[in-house]
Amino acid sequence: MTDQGYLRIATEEAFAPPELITRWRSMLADGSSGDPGFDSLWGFYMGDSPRARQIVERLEDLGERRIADMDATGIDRQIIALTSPGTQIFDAAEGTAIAAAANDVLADACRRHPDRFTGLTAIAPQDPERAAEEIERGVNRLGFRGVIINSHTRGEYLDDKKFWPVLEAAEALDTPIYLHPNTPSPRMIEPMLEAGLDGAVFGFAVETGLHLLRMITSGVFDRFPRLRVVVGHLGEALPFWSYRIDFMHTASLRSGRFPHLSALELAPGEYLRRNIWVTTSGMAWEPAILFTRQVLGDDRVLYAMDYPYQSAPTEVSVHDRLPIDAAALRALYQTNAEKVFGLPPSS
Ligand code: 1DF
Ligand code: MN
Repeated sequence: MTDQGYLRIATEEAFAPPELITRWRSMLADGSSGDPGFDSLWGFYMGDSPRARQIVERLEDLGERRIADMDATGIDRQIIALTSPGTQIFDAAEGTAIAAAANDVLADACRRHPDRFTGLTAIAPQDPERAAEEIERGVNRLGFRGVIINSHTRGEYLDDKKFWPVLEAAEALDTPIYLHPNTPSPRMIEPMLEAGLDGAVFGFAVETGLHLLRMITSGVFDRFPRLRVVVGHLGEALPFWSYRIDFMHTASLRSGRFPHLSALELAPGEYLRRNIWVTTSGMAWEPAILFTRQVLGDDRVLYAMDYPYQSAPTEVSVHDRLPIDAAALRALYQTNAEKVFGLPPSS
């Protein structure tokens, strides 16, 4: 236990094996990604700006540099996942192989630093059956505590029945899916690219919030009622929209405007409070954190930093100084994460 009375567990932290960075570089060079969002985002991070260099260097490190950064910002444990878009721009065979290799690298680092690192399982949803097997390997053999999926997979969303084996495996193994941002899908990105809004500034949240909302309104959580999903950035705006979504969703069903929409067992906002946990990644902002805790409940909001994309002691202080009592602060930083990811509780 550190002196502030709680452990700081950061829950949306990223890494990338050098082999993946090299492969992404070759895709950018030959223009074969088929994804304008990937080209925009990773075109920047593969460049030679100071930010790009220091991000890539830190993504690749799963040892002393990462731990030194954690010590410098007061982070006790990172929950680490393959950075976005991970395997999700490759064909099924290559994506599946890269996921397995990345998982082996991460599992090895977690074994070397069991008191500092916890891993999430990377998968390639492009091959849903193999992805389900990798989830099982992650949980049962590699010691991972959840699954990372970076929003759309080559323009497709998890409510598509083809991906149900993935959701079924996560539910059956009782392991959460971290639905992390990706750049908007090719069908959605064009007006954002024009305006330079396709990345973390806005496009990520539009894409990922839409993805989660599609899962809710298509009935994924009626089919998989015990499926648990974690989303970053305080819920990718959905908590703020929740009242209006519930109101308008009910009205659209009543009017029969969309014949392919079917009734749900609950209102959309009730799934937010039953199946979804959110993290504070990139949102070190008191009013937004307090609002989200009020809407979803104190037990559903978890701390995240988003290392190495965001790594500032001042943002940790914002969380430390929230006007909530000591038990609530400990829940935000430590015990909610221990429960959601099934970590062995610390004292
Ligand atoms: C950025 C932000 C990149 C986040 C990320 O992964 C990421 C960024 C490529 O600022 O470019 O995960 N984020 O979650 O906010
Ligand atoms: Mn992130």
